[in-house]
Parts: sequence; C-alpha cells; structure tokens
Amino acid sequence: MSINFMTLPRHILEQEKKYPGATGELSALLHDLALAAKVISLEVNKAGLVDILGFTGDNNVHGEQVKKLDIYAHDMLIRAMDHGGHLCVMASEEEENIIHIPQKHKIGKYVLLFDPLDGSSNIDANVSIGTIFSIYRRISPDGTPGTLEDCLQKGVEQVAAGYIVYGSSTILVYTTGEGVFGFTLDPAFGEFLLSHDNIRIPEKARIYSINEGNYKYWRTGLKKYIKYIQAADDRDEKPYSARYIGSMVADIHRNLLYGGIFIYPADKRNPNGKLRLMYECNPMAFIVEAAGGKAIDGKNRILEIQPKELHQRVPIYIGSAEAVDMVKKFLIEDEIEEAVHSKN
Ligand code: P6P
Repeated sequence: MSINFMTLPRHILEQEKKYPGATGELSALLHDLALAAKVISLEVNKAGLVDILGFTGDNNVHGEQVKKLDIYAHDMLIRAMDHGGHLCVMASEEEENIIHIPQKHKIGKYVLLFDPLDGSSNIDANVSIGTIFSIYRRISPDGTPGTLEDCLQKGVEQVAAGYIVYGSSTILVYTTGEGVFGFTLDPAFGEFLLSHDNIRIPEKARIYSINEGNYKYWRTGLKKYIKYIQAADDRDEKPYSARYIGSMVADIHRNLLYGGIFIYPADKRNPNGKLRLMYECNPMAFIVEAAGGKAIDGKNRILEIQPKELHQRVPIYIGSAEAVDMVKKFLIEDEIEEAVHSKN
C-alpha cells in the first residue's frame, strides 16, 4: 500500500473538478464529515482507557441498550454537521425522527443520513466498529426546512456514501458514484492519506460471511446455497472460507478488498432481516456497486427499493457479482419450488 501524500481534501477537490456544475458544497460536506471522523476515532481508540465504556442504561429507538460511544459519535456528528450550511436535514440510526438544522444556521441543499457507530455491541471486545454515511440532494424546495421525504429517497439517488472503520488503523472509504477511494488516518499529523486508490471488488472470491448461528431460521434456498459452497472441495473446487466479524463496517470492508459475499438474510424470526436500509444497506450497496459488485435483498437491487420508513430493515446479500448472482439463483429456485408445492 503506497501512500503518495494525496490528502482527502485534495482528493475530494480533484474529484469535484470532474463535475462542471460542482459548487464545492459536497466537498465541504465531506470535509466536515472527515473532521468528525477524526474526533470520533480519537475517542474510540482511547475508549479502553477512559471510563467511556459500559452501558448508559438508556435504550435507542430499537430497544437496544446504548453504549456511551454511540451517543458520543451521534452527538459529535450532529455538532460537526449542523452549522456548515450544506444540509437541510439529517437522520441518524440513533434518533427516531429526522433532525432539523437549527434556525440560526443556513439551510443547504444536501441530506445526510448516518449510523454513528455501527457494530457498537463489539466496543468492549475491541473489535473494529464504524461510522456509515449516506448523502442525497434534497427534493423539497431550497431554503425551506428539510422533510422526511428528503430522507426517504431510493438508494440510486445518493450523491455520495462512505464509511469510517475504526480498527487497527482508521480508514475512511467514500464514493461519489465513480470510483471508490480509501484513506488511512495518519495520527502523526491527523490527515487522511490516500491508501486505497480506485478500489475494485474482486469478481470472484471464496469467502462467505453470515451468522450461521441463525441457520435453523433460514429459508431452504439459503440453506442449500451455504451447503453447496461448503461442499466445494467435493467438486474438486477450491474450498470457501467463512469470515464473520459481526460488525457490518468491518465485514463489508474486508468484503470490498478481498471479495466474497456478506449476507444478513430475512429469517423466520426477522422477516425483513436486521440491517437498516437507509443507514447501512443503501450506503454499502452504493459503495460496493461503485466498486463493481452487487447488492440485493434476495431478489431486487437494494438501491432500487422505495423506502417507506426511516428505520426500515431489509435483507441484504452483497459482494462480488458472481457470488450474489449465485445465491440469487438458489433463492429463486427455492421460491419456485415452494410455489409449486403450495399448489399441489
Ligand atoms: P448478529 C452490529 O450489531 C450489527 O448491527 C451489524 O454491524 C452487524 O453486521 C450485525 O448487527 C450483526 O448481527 O445478529 O450477527 O450479531
């Protein structure tokens, strides 16, 4: 990984030159996000030292116990983003309703949705966790307060998306739809430096990532797919490897670099799966597709789903195109078999 001292701000400006109508607002927005990421990274990396770990005792909108770092990251992002004059509204996985821009600040033309600290249940185990963000252009009239409709746009309408993974190093990955770029934070001088130029997800890879503890709740088609790939060596094929961190940002980052497939399916207990469309699946699908991969809900493209509510969940099968196509084939064949059986 050669670092050529291409800083994130310079890269964003160079990317922006590709868009003749660019006003610099999106660049400033991404710059503010990077600043927030540096501050959150500082806290995440010293969490083990400061009494910031442990439960607050509060629950978030989904009834999950919230750790202090979730709240810290949520508050930090709002404080960093609400006064830049680029946003008309925000929405956070940690907040039930949309977040308005304070009246004293200029209202901009973009919409920001974020998961402030995904994978937070892993904080105490020092497993990589991350921030995920998704940016849209507003659809409501300029100069007015942003609306829920501004936040409920299809994933194909995103103008940018990215994540920051706080792991052995802090890496920010973003795309504006053309090319995916990774920057590693150099703590020595607090700058994100280009370390992964134009990431392309490997077309083929024999890595699958799913919580097999839920096996008995899966649809038959998914069970058949997993059994099929686990029997690769019976067909004299190279065997697959199972990798599951349980932190979506970390699992997707590995998936993006090494290829393979990440799956969080619907099952008998969770008919829509667990992961949120607006804060996790849409941004990750936008990134993976920009890197040459695919992302479906089991049948349809994630980015084409018309959102109905802010915190809706969707099943997700995301990664190398070949792997996503293969699992889709198993799921559709199973659906046809079930339809035939139900008629007989
Ligand atoms: P499970 C973390 O809690 C998270 O929201 C994602 O980051 C991760 O992919 C998923 O849940 C893990 O869920 O049910 O396998 O523990």
